[in-house]
Amino acid sequence: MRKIALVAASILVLSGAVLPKVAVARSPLINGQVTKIDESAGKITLKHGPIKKLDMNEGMTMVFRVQDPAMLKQVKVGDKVRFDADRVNGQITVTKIEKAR
Ligand SMILES: [Cu+2]
Repeated sequence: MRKIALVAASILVLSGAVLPKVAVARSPLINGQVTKIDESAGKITLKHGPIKKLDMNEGMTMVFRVQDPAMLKQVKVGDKVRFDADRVNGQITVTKIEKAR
């Protein structure tokens, strides 16, 4: 019994120490700023820096689809944000967005 508790405790400690670093390394967020929100179309316009994985080698302002319409309620025009984007069904889509701290 004591051994099991010890193993459980070590797993908790290890996951706490290791997982956050893994999460950060896996999805480096892109810095951007909201310039327009179109809730009815489920789209957001973001001014953003380079996104190498999407072959955008320099910053630009462009329209993105959002994966979840609720994302458009989390931010407003003028907000500085950090976000992630990917090609989803051929459309460049914001998969994650948060206000920059
Ligand atoms: Cu772009």
